[in-house]
Order: sequence, then C-alpha cells, then structure tokens
Amino acid sequence: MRKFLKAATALAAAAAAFGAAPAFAEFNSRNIRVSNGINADHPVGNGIEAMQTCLDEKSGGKLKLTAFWGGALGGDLQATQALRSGVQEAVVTSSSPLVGIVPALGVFDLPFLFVSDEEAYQVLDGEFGDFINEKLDAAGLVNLAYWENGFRNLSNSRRPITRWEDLDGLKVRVMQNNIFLDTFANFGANATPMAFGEVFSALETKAIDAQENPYVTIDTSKFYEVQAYVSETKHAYTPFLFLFSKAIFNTYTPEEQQALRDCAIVGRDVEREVIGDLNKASLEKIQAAGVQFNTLSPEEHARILEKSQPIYEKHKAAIGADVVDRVLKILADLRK
Ligand code: TF8
Repeated sequence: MRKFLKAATALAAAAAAFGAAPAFAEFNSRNIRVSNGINADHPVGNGIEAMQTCLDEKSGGKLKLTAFWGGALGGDLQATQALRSGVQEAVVTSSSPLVGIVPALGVFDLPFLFVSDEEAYQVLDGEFGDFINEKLDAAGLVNLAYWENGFRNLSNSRRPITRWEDLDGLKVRVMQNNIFLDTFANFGANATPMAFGEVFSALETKAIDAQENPYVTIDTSKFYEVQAYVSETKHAYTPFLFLFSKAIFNTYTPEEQQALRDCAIVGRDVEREVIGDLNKASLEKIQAAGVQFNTLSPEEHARILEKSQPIYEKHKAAIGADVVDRVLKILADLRK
C-alpha cells in the first residue's frame, strides 16, 4: 500500500509537471504549532529542522511546523491538555507529567529501569512503545514517535552526591509525578513537585537546592549558572513524546498523516544523534563554568539501585501490573 502510495505520488508529481494535475493535491496547507518547554538550542531544535525538511519534500512545502520554545505555550501538561481539546496541534513533552492522563506512562519513571540508550530505543521503538501508544490514542493523543530527553542526572547547590544518604534533607524539585516524588523521598530528600518553567528561578532564589535532568538540559536551560554540583546518577531515562492532537490529526488526509509519522521518525533520529554528541560537550561546558562534577562508585551505584527497588512494588498497581511485567520481561530477554 505504502509502495503504491509512493508510486502514485510520483505519478501525480510527474503529471503535474506536464500541467495535468495540481502538484501535491493530497496535501492541504497546514500550520502545525509544536510547543516545547526547553529552549531552541536543545537538540529538539535540530530534530524539528530535520522533520521540516522531510515534510517540505513530501508535501511540497504545504505542511509547516511552527515551534514555540521555553514553555511559551504553557508547560508540558498544559500543552498536552490543549492537544486533547483540539486547540493546539502538537507538543514535544516528557512522559512523566502526563501520568494523570495515562497512568501506564509511569513505567518510564521507575528508577533505573533502562541501563543504556540502546536498550531504551529497542523498547520505545518496538512493540512496547506501540502498546503505550494505543493507550495515548485512547486519551486523544497520537504519539508520532519517541524522541529523546535522556538519562537524568542530579544538580544541586549544596554538596556532591556520592551515595544516596547525601540526599538527606536536600530540597529536590521533581516533575509532577508520584513515582519521582517517592523515589526521592525514599532517599530522604525533601521532594517538591514543580512545573519545569519554574525551576530556574526556584534554584536561583534557593527556594529549592536541587533538580534532575539530562546534561543537555542543565546546559541549554542554564541551570548550571545557579548550581554548584552535578552528580552522575542516571537514575531514570524518561522519553520525550512527539504528541499530536488526535482531534486535529483525524481531520488530516491519510497522506498528510503518513508524512507526519514518517518525518517525525526522521526528526527523532537526528535529535538522538545530536544529543549523543552534545551530552559530552554539555558536561564539559558545565564543568568549565565551575560546576563540580562527580560520578558514583560502582558500589554506591549498586546501593542506590537496591534502595530504589521498593518503588517498583509500591507503584506497580497504579501503573498497571501488566504494563510493568511486560516491560520487565522484554528487558530480561534483551539482557539474555
Ligand atoms: C522536566 C523535563 C523537561 C522537559 C521539557 C520542559 O524536568 O525533563 O526538561 O519535559 O520539555 O520537567
């Protein structure tokens, strides 16, 4: 079918060249607003650029993305609700603040679930990712692709974190998500849920001591300017979702829908690649700016992992026991 469509598109284009039919007749002019909480210099920007080039080719310039950065259209949750009510086309959002809409997304918040990028890609881009996409669809959200946010690390203004006990009493901002809240409370931290847009000023005014995000975000959202320590904890890999409003998507032609799906994957691959390169550069930049960096020893990594295990049982029912069992089975098979 896809092959046929491709051939048909090529034929239509050839016919148009001879004045027989209008070019890209299956495509309407669409202005697609995509909002983000991060800034334009985050690799999501590279991904959106690549996605646009792909859309230009497929639609003859008719499908246009307009990106809004730095939470200009509201935070992750607010923008996602705008999609569900059909007043905004798209958002690149973390999965974590959306657990109130789709509880199964909480599976990605389980501490130390994934051990590598490759493992995360296999799960997200495979049948488990599709399984979660069905649940998003039922909530009025079409997930075009899993983009990358990446492994999360801890920054704070007080002390290096070398073992979980160092988190004792630390005021840590967490996403609006009970699994993150419990994970950090379990380490003895004073965990405070907060929307991303408020984090910089809360760190600056010392209303909170700490936050956790990938290096690329600590860099591009300038958290390193108001933090003194960065500790590599890699305690979670939370994905970005490239969500489209189902109400709006359903009004698009099949060709438009397919172009969006295909080009979101092109954008994803570019975005992941740029993150791979920038991760190291961001960490170097953060350190050059005077932030003290440390990793956990293998012994302390094993201890923090062990300490986090009760979170799985505690949240299993809320996420869905079938969802948790399913991902753990896939991971066990991958690790064989
Ligand atoms: C968080 C997330 C955010 C992203 C971004 C705002 O800490 O990791 O960095 O969702 O879109 O809230």
